[in-house]
Amino acid sequence: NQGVAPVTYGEGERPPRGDYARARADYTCEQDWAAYTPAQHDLYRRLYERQAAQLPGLACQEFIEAVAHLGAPDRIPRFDELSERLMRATGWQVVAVPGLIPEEAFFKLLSERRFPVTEWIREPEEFDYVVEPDVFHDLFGHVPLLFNPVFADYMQAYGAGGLKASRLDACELLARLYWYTVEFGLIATPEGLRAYGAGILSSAGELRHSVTSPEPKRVGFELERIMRTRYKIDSYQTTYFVIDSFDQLFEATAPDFTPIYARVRQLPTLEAGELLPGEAIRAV
Ligand code: HBI
Ligand code: FE
Repeated sequence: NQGVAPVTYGEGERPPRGDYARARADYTCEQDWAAYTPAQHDLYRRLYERQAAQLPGLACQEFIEAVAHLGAPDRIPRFDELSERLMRATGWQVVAVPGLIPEEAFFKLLSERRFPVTEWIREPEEFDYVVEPDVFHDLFGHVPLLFNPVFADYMQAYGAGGLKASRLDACELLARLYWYTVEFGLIATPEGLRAYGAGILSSAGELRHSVTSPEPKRVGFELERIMRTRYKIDSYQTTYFVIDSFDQLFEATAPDFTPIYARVRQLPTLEAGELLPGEAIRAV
């Protein structure tokens, strides 16, 4: 896999960052835990500490209860130990990858309940923001909810759906579903809106912004509406979609998407932040 083909992460082509020469055919590699320096473990500790401090009142309860499963907060976890705990909880495991991988390979791993976690950690100067997912985004953002049985089932169903989407050339539509749920999803609770999306939960500024700012539009989850809507890669989202429960999310991925893709393709694409006439938005 010398020089992996540029991966379309979101809607822009970019050469991926990482050492792909070591990756296997399925793009997984070994986590070289001994190679992490004390400074890199300390960077992870500071990233974890900053996010953990602001979870109450902003992150959903399921996430807050599960984040401890990551293990010690002061060093980058060993993926094999984490996978033992995760396997017992929901049959998932964490596998190391050199970085972004082609969508087909990504979907296949999800369908096998193997979550790809980037092995490298950002540079200190990227403390506040890193464009591509690093080990902190993938572990802190994505892994805790994989301990939640319903969400874990959704992630596998998403992967299986992704393999079908590849054959229907509908990856871009399905990537929007991933983006507006797994990465940037909000959930309604009796105490108010809370974040469950990994991109929000691993972001210093967007966690508070997504749940409390009056600026962004917050729209009730609706599969076709999401598939029509472009998203932003390198700025806070201007639209968030709100689910009422993880069951709702899992049920949404039950039907065959073929007719949905056909309907969505007949409709105009919406820009992020754009509202349909008369569309209801959720108050914060
Ligand atoms: N690769 N390692 C990795 N992690 C991701 O989150 C990822 C990816 N490749 C493609 C991708 N995400 C997105 O295009 C998904 O929407 C499919
Ligand atoms: Fe992610």
